[in-house]
Amino acid sequence: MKRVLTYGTFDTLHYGHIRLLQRARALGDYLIVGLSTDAFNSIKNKQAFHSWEERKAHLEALRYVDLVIPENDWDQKRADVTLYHVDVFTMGSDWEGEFDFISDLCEVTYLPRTDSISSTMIRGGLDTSKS
Ligand code: C2G
Repeated sequence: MKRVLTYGTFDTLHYGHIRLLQRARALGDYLIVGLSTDAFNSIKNKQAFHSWEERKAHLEALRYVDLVIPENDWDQKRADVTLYHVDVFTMGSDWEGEFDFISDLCEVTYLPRTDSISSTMIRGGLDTSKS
């Protein structure tokens, strides 16, 4: 069983996220997603539209995601890789190189980011729909 790990906020889940998760899952047999908590999002200066519980439910509805764990801080990745016996760590290419420091523990790979879609774009639509 090849276990894959990735992290993110995954707010207003869209096809960019889904393509990332689909490709991440294809790197192995089991995909774990570290989902940024609302508290960690504030550290990342991100304000998610959906709560952690809602974002978790969206991910759990996807066939590509096998387990969702909380991402509470920047420093948990090495411990998570060990705790969950991770073989492959992956992120979108906007993080290229940022997590190479765990390559002594597992394979680290970056997947091309999907352009032309972002939660910010969607949020823009949601916010105007409120007015
Ligand atoms: N992503 C993508 N294409 C997009 C948008 C996002 O491939 N159009 C990828 C990102 O590269 C990331 C994942 O989807 O790998 C989740 O994106 P975000 O929810 O924006 O996550 P981020 O805020 O980058 O958090 O410790 C790592 C951080 O928690 C990553």
